[in-house]
Amino acid sequence: MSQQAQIKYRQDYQVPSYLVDKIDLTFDILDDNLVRVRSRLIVHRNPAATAANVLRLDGSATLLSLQLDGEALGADAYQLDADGLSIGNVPDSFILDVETEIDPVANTSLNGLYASGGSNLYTQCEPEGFRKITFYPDRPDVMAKFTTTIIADKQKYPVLLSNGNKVGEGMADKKRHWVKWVDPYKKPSYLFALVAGKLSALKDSYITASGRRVALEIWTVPADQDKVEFAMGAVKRSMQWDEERFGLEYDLDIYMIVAVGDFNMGAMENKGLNIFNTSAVLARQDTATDADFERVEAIIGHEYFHNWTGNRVTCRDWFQLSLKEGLTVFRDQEFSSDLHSRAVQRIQDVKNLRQLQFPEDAGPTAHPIRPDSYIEMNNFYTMTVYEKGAEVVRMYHTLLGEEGFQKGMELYFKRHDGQAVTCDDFRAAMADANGVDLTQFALWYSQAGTPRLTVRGDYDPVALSYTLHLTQHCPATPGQDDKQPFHIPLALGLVGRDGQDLPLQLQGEAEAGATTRVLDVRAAGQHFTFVNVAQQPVPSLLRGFSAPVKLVFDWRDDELAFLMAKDSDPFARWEAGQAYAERLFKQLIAEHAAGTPLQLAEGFVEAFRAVLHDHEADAAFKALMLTLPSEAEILEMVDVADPARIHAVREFVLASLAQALRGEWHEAFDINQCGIYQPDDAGRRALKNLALAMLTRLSDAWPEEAAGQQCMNADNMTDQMGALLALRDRDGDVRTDCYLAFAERWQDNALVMDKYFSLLASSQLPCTLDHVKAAMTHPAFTLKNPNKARALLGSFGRNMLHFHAADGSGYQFLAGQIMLLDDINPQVASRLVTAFNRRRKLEPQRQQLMTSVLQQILAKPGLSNDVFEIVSKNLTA
Ligand code: B3K
Ligand code: ZN
Repeated sequence: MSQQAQIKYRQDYQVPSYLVDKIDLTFDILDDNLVRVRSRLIVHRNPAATAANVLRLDGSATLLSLQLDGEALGADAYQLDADGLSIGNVPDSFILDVETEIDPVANTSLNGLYASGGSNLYTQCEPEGFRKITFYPDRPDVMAKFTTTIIADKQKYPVLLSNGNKVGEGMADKKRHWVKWVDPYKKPSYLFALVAGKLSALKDSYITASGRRVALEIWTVPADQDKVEFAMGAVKRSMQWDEERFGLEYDLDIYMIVAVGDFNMGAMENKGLNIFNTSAVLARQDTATDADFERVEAIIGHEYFHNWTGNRVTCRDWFQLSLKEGLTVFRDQEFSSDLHSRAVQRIQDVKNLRQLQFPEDAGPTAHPIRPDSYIEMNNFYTMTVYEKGAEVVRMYHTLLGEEGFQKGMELYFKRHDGQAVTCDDFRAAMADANGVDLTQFALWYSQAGTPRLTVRGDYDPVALSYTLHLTQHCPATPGQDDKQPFHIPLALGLVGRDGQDLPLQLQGEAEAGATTRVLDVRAAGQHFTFVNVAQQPVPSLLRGFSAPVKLVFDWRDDELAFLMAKDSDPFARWEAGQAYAERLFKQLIAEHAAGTPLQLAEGFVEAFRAVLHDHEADAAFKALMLTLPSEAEILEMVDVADPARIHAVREFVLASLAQALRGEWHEAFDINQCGIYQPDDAGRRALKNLALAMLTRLSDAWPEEAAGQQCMNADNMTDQMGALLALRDRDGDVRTDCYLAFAERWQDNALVMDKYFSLLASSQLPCTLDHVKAAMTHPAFTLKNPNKARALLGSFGRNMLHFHAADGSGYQFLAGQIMLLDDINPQVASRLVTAFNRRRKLEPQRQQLMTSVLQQILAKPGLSNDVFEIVSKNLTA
């Protein structure tokens, strides 16, 4: 184990010994590489604390001075160590003055205060970045009122921002100016933010439901101001939606967003001053795809919704992260569903979960949505905490209904506004507001792993009854061998021969109720009998994906095709197609391994044909119906994975579908041409570009030419990208010309160049690794920028063919880059190293190759805790 790695346990929680009522911060920006921070804390002893009167402050900045009640503390009055300092024998209440010095330019971790894009300064404090700025009890259950004064050269730093409301500004001397901000709400240090530099803003305002005017500002470097209009609209839509659906209003006079090109994640919900990755704000039709627009709106919503779920009520400790993240993801998913297509949103969310969270839950870093321990908290901003956490919140909603859920939310805010609380507090509010027992439901917070729910159906034609036999089992995960049965809401319907839902009447009930209902599954084995079922039904199970489980039911192929065409629940229609594809993939992979020539089942082709012929269905929905499970999803379907085989089989299925349905694809390509760009045509563009990608799999020359023309002539980025994707794996002049022209045209647009790098790294062409290596020397590439590292290296790590090359070259390459990046930005390095997390799923040779590069990483001198934690878990699982 690396020397400094220390495991923190949820069970060790202790209340803070000292609380901070108020913190006055002064940032004296002397230069981009020299900032002095003075901090004055009003401290009092926590009456609930039992520990000795020692004040512990977290901190790793250079300490210049320390004063207690105006008296300078000599070096013998406190103990300074690598993570902070302790002062013994402090009084019950006192004032502490701390002075530190930091160098934002040297801070390549992008955590704490750092420089980006020249000399502009930005902060990122969640979860533990504030301690890199000053010494402070840097934990979310210490909530204080913050005042921030920033002093800097007026020419170099004309804009000085922090949380709350601006209360004053002026000149400090001839050249330097100052601005003072006051945040009236108590907050933990992780929500602190500061931005200083040459920035411009789009300004607007919003009148809240109660009639207050809120100033809205979106700040960017001046060159990006032409791409923020959409984001401004999204802010207003978010504010209005939260008022209408949750009855929650914004609470400050100003709401600011700042976009920065160097950022470790999507965005950050700092009180009143959200800081965003440029990729999550900037959107204009010629530079952003339809998917980018959706993502920008969703992330703006997400950060805005945090103002209540996260900021007004925050987490007691970081183990409770899903309290704010699961809930806020649920809220942003609902926002997108209410504004756009609920069915499409649900399908995308489930696909995302299955592609990214299911593997995590089955791998070496599997953890419950409320983890029990961590080495580096940054490693726990995971798909599990966020997306599975949102599924858990959705299950409350499914069990309690909208009204019951909102009652729970009201009680939650009534009890806990202004507090730092736990996941149990949230569950208690939901239970108490509705008078229900959610004790068993708590297991969703403590047990990791994706439960399997196996269902068998028995129709009795004499009794006219239909019985569902259910068993649930959750596979072992690291540290958790045996699991208790979960409380699973199972939404279902029974579909009759004509495709209509049959009435549902459970044995013992007087009459039939709704045609979709939610069963409470609680035991390891359980059965439910429906009566008065006039005909043998086809069950439609887990409608709307009512629980994050793997459902197993033995439908016949024709039943799956039937549900694909007829189910009244659009999610279940899509899911039937996925189940059909899963069955097919498992079979074809076995045949491929046995050397049997592959053939695509006629029934599957016909099911696809039926979707293409369905002219009623919405185009976005059709495009999803026609999208096969990804390679990452297929990897989870098999016991021992050979990535090359998975790739070959999926390519075979795609090629067969392209060939068998060429007329249909052609028609879809033609009739979905959209003319001049309209945002609302996104679904049609998706279907058209899918058709184009299928057509370029044929040996015909015309689709390649059509893609070339589309790439050169498109008036929007979705179509440019659609064409480039269609050409990505097809070597030839058209591809070469389009790729060169694209890279040349967009060389100065960082976000578009990310798309370019990501295309290169995900290509199937034989020289892909060489292209990736060459791209690292491209003038637009730098390992220091997280978006660039993710675009090129992250995409390469998902490249089934080349990352998993049988000679280990892909593993070796990525491991080398991760080791370089570990010294620059451990958080980004640690994300990239998760590409190795399915090691144990692979066939033995590749496992061995992965093991050896992981050992190299582990042996790197000075390896960060971030990477150490992931790699060591991988190697010991
Ligand atoms: N709360 C932040 C994430 C912080 C991640 C720190 N590594 C963004 C969000 O979930 O809204
Ligand atoms: Zn969040």
